[in-house]
Amino acid sequence: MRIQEIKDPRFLKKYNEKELNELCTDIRKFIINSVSKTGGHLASNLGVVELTVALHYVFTSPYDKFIFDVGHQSYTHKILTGRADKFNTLRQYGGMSGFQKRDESIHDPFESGHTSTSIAAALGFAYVRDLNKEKNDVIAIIGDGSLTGGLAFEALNNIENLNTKVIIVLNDNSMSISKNVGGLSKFLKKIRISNSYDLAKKGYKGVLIKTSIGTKIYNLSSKIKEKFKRKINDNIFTNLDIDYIGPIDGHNIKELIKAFKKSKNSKKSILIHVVTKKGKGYKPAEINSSTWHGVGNFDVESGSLKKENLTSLSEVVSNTVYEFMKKDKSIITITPAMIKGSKLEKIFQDFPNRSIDTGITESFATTLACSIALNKKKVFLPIYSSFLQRAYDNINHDIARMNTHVIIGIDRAGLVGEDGDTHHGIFDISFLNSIPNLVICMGKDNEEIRNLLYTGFYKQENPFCIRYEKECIEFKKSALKEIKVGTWEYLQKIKTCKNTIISYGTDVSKLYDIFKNKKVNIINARYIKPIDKEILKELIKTKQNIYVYETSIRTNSLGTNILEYFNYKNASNKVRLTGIDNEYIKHGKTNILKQQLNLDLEYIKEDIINYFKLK
Ligand SMILES: Cc1ncc(C[n+]2csc(CCOP(=O)(O)OP(=O)(O)O)c2C)c(N)n1
Repeated sequence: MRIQEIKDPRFLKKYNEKELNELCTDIRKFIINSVSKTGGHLASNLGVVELTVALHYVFTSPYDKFIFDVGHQSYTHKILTGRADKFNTLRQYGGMSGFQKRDESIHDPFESGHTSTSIAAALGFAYVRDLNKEKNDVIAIIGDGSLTGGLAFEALNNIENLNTKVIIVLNDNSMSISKNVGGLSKFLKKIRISNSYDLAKKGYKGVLIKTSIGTKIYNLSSKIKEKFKRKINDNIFTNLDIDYIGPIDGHNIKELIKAFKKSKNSKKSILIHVVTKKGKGYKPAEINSSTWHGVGNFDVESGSLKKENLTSLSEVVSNTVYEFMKKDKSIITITPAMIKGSKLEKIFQDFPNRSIDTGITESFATTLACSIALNKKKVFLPIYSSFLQRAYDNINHDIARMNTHVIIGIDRAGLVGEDGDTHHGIFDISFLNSIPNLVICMGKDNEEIRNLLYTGFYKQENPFCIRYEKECIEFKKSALKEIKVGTWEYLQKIKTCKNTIISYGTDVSKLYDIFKNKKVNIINARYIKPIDKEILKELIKTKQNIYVYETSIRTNSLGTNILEYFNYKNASNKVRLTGIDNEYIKHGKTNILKQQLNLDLEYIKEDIINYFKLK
């Protein structure tokens, strides 16, 4: 059967083992070729091909509910549920999402993009199923990385409490994006090792029992194994009243089907521990699954990825913190599982005693950062804007309230493109703006980002949030100087001019390039909070018309901070705000999204010209 002809997963129930394996080979080829053209999550998807085929063989979607944690590994599920023909539009504007989406298919009962929600979601479906006296199964498919998130632990704890049955498929490839961390990860490793020992021992048995000394050795090792097995069966899951099967070879269809059938017949909640290889079937991704976790387009033959000549802003920030850490032993860097994305490799390599990967734990990492800072350390805590949503209370209740010296790097601030609504960093200003003690800033270029970091680390002691977009620039080491907290700067100031543009981040540099030498003032509001009241007083006094350009949610933005101040001062300035209405923005290339939102600079240029009547 051609992959594109698949309309419904039920066809594979008639397949024998050989046909199922052939189907897996075809699906792998299809995923590699498609992702090479569109970009997407590769390594995670290649690891779960057999697992997903076996699930659809044993269970019946949409009657049974398949909930993929994060959803970044749901490509085989998408193919089997009739979406192969949409893969040429993967992650593109108007095209198929990279995650499960309810409006895409009846086979996607729940949506995510952030980790660790699948077991909680499965519990909700199972609870209502029981109330309605229905019989379908609910299956959460969760990776060992996502299981490190507190939300997943809370859900495990509630399985007994809700007294319902869910099936959890633990996809253990020992990787998050980078190597997985923590006690749970160590425990899973022990189980994996015991299993390989088990297999190896089967081979040795025949040799050993041929002699009496061999038989003694065999019996002794057998006892050790039994003891270990008992320990495994008395594990974190079984102690939470969840049955455990495993570890299962995640690339062996026959074994998978057997285990899934067992879980289907079980009356109790059950976790099936499946061991897979991330990147399976594509050598470059098997060798370096971290790099191939999420990729742009690539050449299948050579496995070469497109190289960027410029430096990402994440790297500008991490390079600068690296310089500080080299001289200053009081700095600790903490990341919730994003060493790679936040470009922290060098910091982790050279300062292993002062860098911590806490797993996917934004909320834990934030409180940990707070308490470390209370002990006379400076903490650098880079977190993607959208994932920071998980840490709102810890920022408010811990870091800000106790006013600790944590420098929060808000990475991927603004629209991020192809990952879509779950990943756009458009809410952070809005939700941080109301928190006392917090400074929120954004640099216009390499030099200013470095100076803001310098200020955050060395010229103040409050919680300091520095935002940076998913952009690339040229990195240069520059001399460091303080930028006084709450001060803005004029990039262009024209005498007697009554029109002023205000913006921040790399956007303000772009606006400067457009309006350089035109009759308009340009202000770089590098501190979004606190605002520069001296400059604002001057704008009131000179009755400036004001245009504020922002690409985040407009509610509780820099623009509304300015309006609030003007209102307080009874100012009558004409002010136009831009920004995003209170809505979720879908996936697609950032430039296309900005065009759709009337936030692209071509449109903004015309809008500013008309607003200020510059023609
Ligand atoms: C709350 C949150 N933090 C961070 C991420 C970024 N992220 C996406 S997938 C992933 C790793 C997931 O590892 P695992 O669950 O083991 O799945 P695998 O990719 O290894 O199959 C991370 C950290 C996220 N999506 N959500």
